[in-house]
Amino acid sequence: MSSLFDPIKIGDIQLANRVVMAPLTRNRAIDGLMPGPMTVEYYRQRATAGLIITEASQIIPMAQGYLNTPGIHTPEQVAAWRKVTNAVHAEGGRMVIQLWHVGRISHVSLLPGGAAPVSSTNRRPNAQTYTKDGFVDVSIPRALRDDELPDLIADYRHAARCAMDAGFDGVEVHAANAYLLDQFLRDSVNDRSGPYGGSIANRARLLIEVMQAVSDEIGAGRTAVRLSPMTTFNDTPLDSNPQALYEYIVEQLASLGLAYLHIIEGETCGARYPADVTAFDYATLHHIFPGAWMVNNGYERAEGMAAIATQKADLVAFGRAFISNPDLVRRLRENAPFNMLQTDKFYGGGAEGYIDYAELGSDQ
Ligand code: 8OZ
Repeated sequence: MSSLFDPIKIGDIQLANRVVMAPLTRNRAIDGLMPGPMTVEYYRQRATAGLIITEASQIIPMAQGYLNTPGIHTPEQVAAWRKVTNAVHAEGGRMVIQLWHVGRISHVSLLPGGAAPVSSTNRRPNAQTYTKDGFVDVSIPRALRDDELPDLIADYRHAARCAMDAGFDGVEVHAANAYLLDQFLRDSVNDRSGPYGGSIANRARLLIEVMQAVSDEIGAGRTAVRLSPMTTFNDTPLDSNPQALYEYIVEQLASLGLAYLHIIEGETCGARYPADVTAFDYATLHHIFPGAWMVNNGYERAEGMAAIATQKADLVAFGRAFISNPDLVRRLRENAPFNMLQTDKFYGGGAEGYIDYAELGSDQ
């Protein structure tokens, strides 16, 4: 029987344990939208995770949707991330970067030349984002033309190449939480006609083409994906048939040979099994997918241990617990108490609530 603390090989990446640091937006990128010295220290402190997934990082300037999130597309950003991966590797850790395009969850003030956000649709959600002026309503998006999509796919490919140049062990494509790729997947958002709208196969096409391109560029064994079939995050209703949509997607992804699939169960930042919505059968997706299966959403120690022991999952991603406990793996192993989480320090700010959480046995 496997445990959270047993090693595992996922695709081409060998991990020391199955405790994963989930991607966490912290809005502390320095000028040039790249990780600074504090961010190097933040990830170094958490390197005993079996795998670190970075905070979501934009693949191009148009992919940004919040203030001070990092990118992975310029030589300066690659050099800055290189310092992070060197620090994590020196501690024996493994690390992938999450490739992000926010689509319509953005604001003109964050985009080059004040451009409108781009999406599968011209319709604006009733969502907000964080800019230099605080929380604001997201701007009205412009629907991408089909003839713009090859360049978009090339942008994912380029960012994946940058990630390899920066020393990452792989990439996780962010196709969850109602950002751009999810905006193509769901019929509650995607109102297109043509090859990227309408049927499930058409709505899934962009994601599948992105996954194929990234896999071709860096190897499928270093490529992964994050999905969230049942979240209404960012004011985005569920698809009319999430079970059929996501089964189709996972069937298509199954043949690529990806390192892992990361699934957010239930409502992002909310209930894992909400009582008021029809149950979703995650187990069927898991059975279809041949790579490692990573679960996420508020797992506590006992649940995480049980998920591995019962083979419900191969990996468990912890978010908030990793913010306040850099030595989370040790605390889980020893069943030690967690530090108090400073929720007001999640987004933006300095060292406080970022790199000053104590390790077990230190006198901070
Ligand atoms: C919280 C705040 C800003 C961004 C996601 C990247 O939901 C995010 C995110 C979460 O995936």
